[in-house]
Formats: sequence, C-alpha cells, structure tokens
Amino acid sequence: MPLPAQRWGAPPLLFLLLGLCCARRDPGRPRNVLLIVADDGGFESGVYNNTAINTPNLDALAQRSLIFRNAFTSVSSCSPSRASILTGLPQHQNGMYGLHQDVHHFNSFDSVRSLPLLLRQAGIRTGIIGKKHVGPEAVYPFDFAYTEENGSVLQVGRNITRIKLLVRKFLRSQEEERPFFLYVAFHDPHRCGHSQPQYGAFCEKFGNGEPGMGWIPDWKPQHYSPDQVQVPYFVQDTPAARADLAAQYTTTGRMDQGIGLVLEELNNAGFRNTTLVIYTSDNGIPFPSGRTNLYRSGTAEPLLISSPEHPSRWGQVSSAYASLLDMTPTILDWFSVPYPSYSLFGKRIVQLTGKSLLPALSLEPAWATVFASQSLHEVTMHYPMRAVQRGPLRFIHNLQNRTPFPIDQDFYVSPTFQDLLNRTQAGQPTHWNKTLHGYYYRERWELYDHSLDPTESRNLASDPRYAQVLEELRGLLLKWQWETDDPWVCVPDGVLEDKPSPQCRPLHNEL
Ligand SMILES: *[C@@H]1O[C@H](CO)[C@@H](O)[C@H](O)[C@H]1NC(C)=O
Ligand SMILES: *[C@@H]1O[C@H](CO)[C@@H](O)[C@H](O)[C@H]1NC(C)=O
Ligand SMILES: *[C@@H]1O[C@H](CO)[C@@H](O)[C@H](O)[C@H]1NC(C)=O
Ligand SMILES: *[C@@H]1O[C@H](CO)[C@@H](O)[C@H](O)[C@H]1NC(C)=O
Ligand SMILES: *[C@@H]1O[C@H](CO)[C@@H](O)[C@H](O)[C@H]1NC(C)=O
Ligand SMILES: CC(=O)N[C@H]1CO[C@H](CO)[C@@H](O)[C@@H]1O
Repeated sequence: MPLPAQRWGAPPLLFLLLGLCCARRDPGRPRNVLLIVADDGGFESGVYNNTAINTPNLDALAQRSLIFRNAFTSVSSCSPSRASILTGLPQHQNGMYGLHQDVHHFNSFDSVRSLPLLLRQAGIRTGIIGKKHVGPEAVYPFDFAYTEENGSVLQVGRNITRIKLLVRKFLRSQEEERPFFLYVAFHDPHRCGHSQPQYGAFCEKFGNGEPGMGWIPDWKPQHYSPDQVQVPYFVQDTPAARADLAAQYTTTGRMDQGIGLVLEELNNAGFRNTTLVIYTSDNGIPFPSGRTNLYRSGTAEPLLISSPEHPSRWGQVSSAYASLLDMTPTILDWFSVPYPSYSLFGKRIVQLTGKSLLPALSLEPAWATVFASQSLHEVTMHYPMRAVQRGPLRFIHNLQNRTPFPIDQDFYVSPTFQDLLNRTQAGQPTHWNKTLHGYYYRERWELYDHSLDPTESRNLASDPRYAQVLEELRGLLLKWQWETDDPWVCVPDGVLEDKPSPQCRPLHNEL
C-alpha cells in the first residue's frame, strides 16, 4: 500500500519556485527517521558533562543535534516507556501498565494506533532492530524486525557488530523513493546480573574476547576503575556502588561505539542528509531513586535531535521541557502524517497531549511543563504515582503511599542495592542521601523546588509558602489525568463511576 513517491518530495520545480526556503532539503529524496533508544541509559556521556566517561560517538552526534537538558520520560519503566514513545499516550491510556514479558504480560489496548502502525498506513517502511518489549504485535507492527521475539536480545541489542550488519541489511533493501522509520533499540547499558551473571553486572564482559565471553569484532572495550567514576548524588558513594558504576560505564561505551557504527552505515548508504536522528533512553538508570521512580533522577533522559535541515542550532543546549510523549507527535510532524480521529472503548476522541519538538530546532521555545504516570513495573509492583513538573517545581502524587515502595528483581540483586541492605542491616554508615525506611515509606504528596534544591532533598508539600502552588499543580495534574482517561483518577479516596458521567464517588476511607 505504499503511496506514490510524489507525496514525499515535492517536484523539483516547485522547490526552485519557492527559492531558498527549503535549500537544505534534498527535494528528490524522501525524509526518514532513525530513532535510537538506550536501555536504562542516563547522563553518562561527554555531551552531558560527565568528564569521567569516554563517549566520542554520542558527543559527535551532539555536535549535529539540539541537546535537551530538560527531557523526561513519562514513566520510569521499560515497556510502559517504550509504549508511550511509540504511541504518544501515557501508560494509563495506552494500556501498557507494566512490563510486557513473561508473567507480567502487559499489552497495549488492541485499538491503539501506534506510530509504526500509522507510518505503515502512510506508506513509510518501518524497521526495528533490538529490544522491542511491547505488544500486541497487531498494535506494534514493523516491516523489518530483528528483536528478542525472534532472536537473542544479547545479539540484537548488545552485539554491535550484529547490529551494524542488521542496519546495513535494512538500508540495502531500502527503495530510493520510499521513506523509512528505523528504530534501533540497544539493550545496553541495561543490567544483566539477574539474567546472565556470567557476563558481569551490566554484561560488560559480553563479547570482550576473554575466555568464555565471545568476541564482538567492532568493540574496543574501555575499562574504568571504581575511583574514576562520577557518583550521582542519589547513589551512595561506596566501593560497591562505584564498582557497579564502572561496569555500567564499560557497557555504555559499547553502546556509544554501536551508535558510531549505526551512523556510519547511515552515511555510507547516503541517507545522513535526509534522516532525522533522535537519541534518547527509556527510563532512569537502575540505581536507587532511578528506574521505577518519578523523581527527577528516575525520569530525566538524555535527548539529542539531529536534523540535517536545521543546522542553525546544532551543538546548542535547549532548556525547553520535552517529554518522551512528544516523540510520536514529532515523528508524525516530520513525515507530515496526521494523527487520526478515533476513540478507545467508545469514549472521547483520543488526543495526543505531547507536542512536536521540531519548532525547537529553529528557535528556543518556552515549553515548561511535563507530566508523568507510573502504575507498575513487574506485575507485583503496583505503586501508582502521578507527577507534573512545571519549571523548577516537581509535584508527585503517591497514590498508595501506605504500602512500601516496591523493589524489582533486577535491582534487588545489584551490588548497589545489596550494599545498601547490608550496611543498613549492620548499622554501618550507608553514605547515601536517603534511608531505606524513607525510600520505602513516602509521603502521599511530594513537592520539590529544583531552583533551591536540585537534589530533591526537601519535601515542600506541607510548607504553607507553597500551599497555593501545590493546589495549582494538583489541579493541572488532575486535569491531565481526566483528559487522558486515567482509570486511577479517583484513587485513593474515591471510586470512578462512568455513569451517568465520569466522576469520583467518595469512599470516606480517611484519606
Ligand atoms: C555542560 O556544562 C556547560 C558549562 O557549565 C553548560 O554550558 C552546558 O549547558 C552543559 N551541558 C548540558 C547538556 O547540560
Ligand atoms: C526475524 O524476523 C524477520 C522478519 O521480520 C526475519 O526476516 C528474520 O529471519 C527473523 N530472524 C530469526 C532469527 O528468526
Ligand atoms: C557478534 O556478531 C558477530 C556477527 O554476527 C559474530 O561473528 C560474533 O561472534 C558475535 N559475538 C558474540 C559475542 O556473540
Ligand atoms: C549534505 O548536505 C550538505 C549541505 O546541504 C552538503 O554540503 C553535503 O555534501 C551533503 N552530503 C551528502 C552526503 O549528500
Ligand atoms: C552483602 O552481604 C552478603 C551476606 O553477608 C554478602 O554475601 C554480599 O557479598 C554482600 N554484598 C555487598 C554488595 O556488600
Ligand atoms: C537529604 C540529603 O542528605 N541531601 C543531600 C544529597 O546530596 C546533595 C549533594 O551531594 C546535598 O546537597 C543534599 O543536601
């Protein structure tokens, strides 16, 4: 069902008549998108001012990108985040409430219109290489797919030689006139201590050429010593955590080299000048207050957007607030594909609450608000939270704060968390910014002012000076929950009744 090529590039004559407006656009060739997503990746890169790690390829991409310093995922969990990237809908609206694999078994609703579905319907070729981790298949179809569903995630997500060859295969089979959307989803730098401990805490030994580790021909492993790493403020500064971070750096370095290979393939195939390249990650790093948390440390993401048509802001840092819910509107905008009018469960018309980020590539915008919504990670980890960040203020509603904050299997066995458990049990200093008790038992409302408290150390929710701003943020958050049909909108003190019109009925449960 590809549409005529004409739709993708206006006839050259038209461009001549329009003069300089589109000089950078190669009118004979369609526009493409390459979306690169790291797995649990953070700010461990030169471009984000980490001077301890060596990431020449990300840094080079940043030289041709707008660099976002205030980009956030809407949910700090793998499948829910990937589903929100690929649908533009928060997890509570697209149905991917938690992880997709095995017993967790979460899926998006059958009638959700995802980005790959809409692009395919518009005649754009779609490809995925690496970690998919979303479903069902009918909602997330790709024309070309090498993922954990039909291969080893270590191969398609961490073996950068294999990834390079798959990208080459995709680009070689690309027709000239047809645009493409290629999604390269690295499995690096995810932990692997819970699944393949033989390769190290972060699979940092996989393919390094040592006995039993196999060999990844294109990878030159970088080694970091624990005293070299920069410990983020939310991680305890101890030998165990430092060693963990050093392993994470080595794995991040493999992904960085993989990104270099992928971009080289794009160049060699002649697509660099027609392709929008986006780099980001799905959720916070797998450390305390990182992944599965809606704190800044759990939701802030690297975001580089490299458009060959917008070189004027290349290498600049933007302070505008961006959300991963903006990915779908941005990519649809780039391809000039409209979002369709449809509803889920016969309710109101689905509206994207994100925005296209393309205007930021020309002029710094005033965007200041992003929303977040988390319900589960593993199926046992129901800990719903909703949050809004407006400028420096972050407001979090912990919907069920009377239960302890849950810990996932992968993070539980990590050296960093074991170190926190051991030290706390033994009554030793933890060198951590929090206590386990405080981490498990949270206030229902949390409000942080980053302009005074960038490490989110002081909860201002009960500070009378912030009472009015708290009410405003609460209202803003509730409005967004209603607009996005959040089933949790009445939790914890009410029940949502749909008839006669959706509203919260009081429970009188003392909350
Ligand atoms: C890195 O630090 C420099 C100097 O402080 C600053 O200008 C720049 O914006 C920072 N980059 C990012 C991505 O935050
Ligand atoms: C994975 O699926 C693709 C079709 O999308 C197919 O071409 C490829 O051979 C499959 N790979 C494996 C290892 O089965
Ligand atoms: C990585 O992929 C390449 C190419 O497919 C293969 O030759 C190599 O053995 C793989 N390395 C590992 C560690 O599996
Ligand atoms: C890409 O575009 C730039 C400027 O428009 C041009 O100088 C360069 O030769 C182009 N490169 C390729 C590979 O087409
Ligand atoms: C934690 O304590 C257990 C039991 O004593 C020990 O086996 C483990 O190595 C310790 N881990 C860390 C990171 O301290
Ligand atoms: C609660 C707490 O101890 N917060 C501290 C966390 O670390 C930063 C910087 O290391 C301090 O500024 C905070 O006060």
